[in-house]
Amino acid sequence: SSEGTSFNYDDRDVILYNLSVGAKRTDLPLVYENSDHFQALPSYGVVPWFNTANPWNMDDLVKDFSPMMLLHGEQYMEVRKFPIPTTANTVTYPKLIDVVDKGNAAVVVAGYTTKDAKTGEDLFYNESTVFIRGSGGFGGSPKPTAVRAKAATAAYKAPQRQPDVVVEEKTSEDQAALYRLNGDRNPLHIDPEFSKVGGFKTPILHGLCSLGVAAKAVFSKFGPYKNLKVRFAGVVLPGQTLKTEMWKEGNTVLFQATVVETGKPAITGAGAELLEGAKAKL
Ligand code: HDC
Repeated sequence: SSEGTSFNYDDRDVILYNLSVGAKRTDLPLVYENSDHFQALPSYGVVPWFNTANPWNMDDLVKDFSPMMLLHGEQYMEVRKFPIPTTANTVTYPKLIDVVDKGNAAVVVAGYTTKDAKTGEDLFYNESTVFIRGSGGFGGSPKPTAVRAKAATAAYKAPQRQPDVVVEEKTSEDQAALYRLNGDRNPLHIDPEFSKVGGFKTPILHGLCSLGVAAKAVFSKFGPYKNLKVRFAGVVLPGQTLKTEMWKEGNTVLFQATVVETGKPAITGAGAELLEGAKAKL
């Protein structure tokens, strides 16, 4: 479909997002609209997309669709305009890219271009993969069939050597309750009855919140990046600590995030291509 969905945001949305991925009151460029360097974290680019509707129905794509069984699998996000506007009227155009039948699970890939509604300029591009447990076996292709952007499917691999930088950040028990207000009101992140049916004892953290925490670590150490790609390899619970390990290789920061309390991976296969000539302003 070529129908886009509108989403308007301003400094309040930007500050909320920055706080919801761990910005502190002392990070003035992230939390104070009158700061000379007031800015959206680059990963804000996932927010306009998330606030727009899909024209397709999951029930029509996969078998026995249940929203309780859906997990965010991977995310690619590209910032197409710098500096990122801190106020904008946007329109996002969705496109279904691929549906893969993994036998026990289904994987659905979709792409979203977000444009400035006034100028028509591209602001962000997102490619999202969702993993739906129990929804496979519908006779679909077991392998991806779509041709996708190279950076969106990059198989980033953490090097063997020690990371160049490590950042640890404890999430708050209330992190998901706050992150929801960016637009992802999925009950999986707040309602214990819902998350129980999904197989979790307590509501889990949004994948995009973990992405935001790890990407903030990349941004604070290396500056703005023009795109990033991650795989959500394991569940994170609000209150757990994320350790983000980073390796700079050429113009790319490879990274991964681990849950400190369990030692289990949260984000793997991740990389961000840095914006040429950019310096962190924080
Ligand atoms: O990796 C497992 C897992 O639990 N990951 C964490 C998921 C998570 O916590 N996500 C974030 C929270 S959910 C969320 O935020 C939802 C949000 O509110 C809504 C987002 C909606 C966006 C809407 C846009 C339309 C799990 C369960 C995903 C997979 O684990 P296993 O079943 O053990 O899989 P495994 O045996 O390792 O591999 C089987 C095949 O699947 C592929 N695969 C594995 N992890 C994947 C993945 N594919 C995509 N994303 C992942 N994260 C493997 O490569 C393997 O494929 P193949 O058989 O071809 O080798």
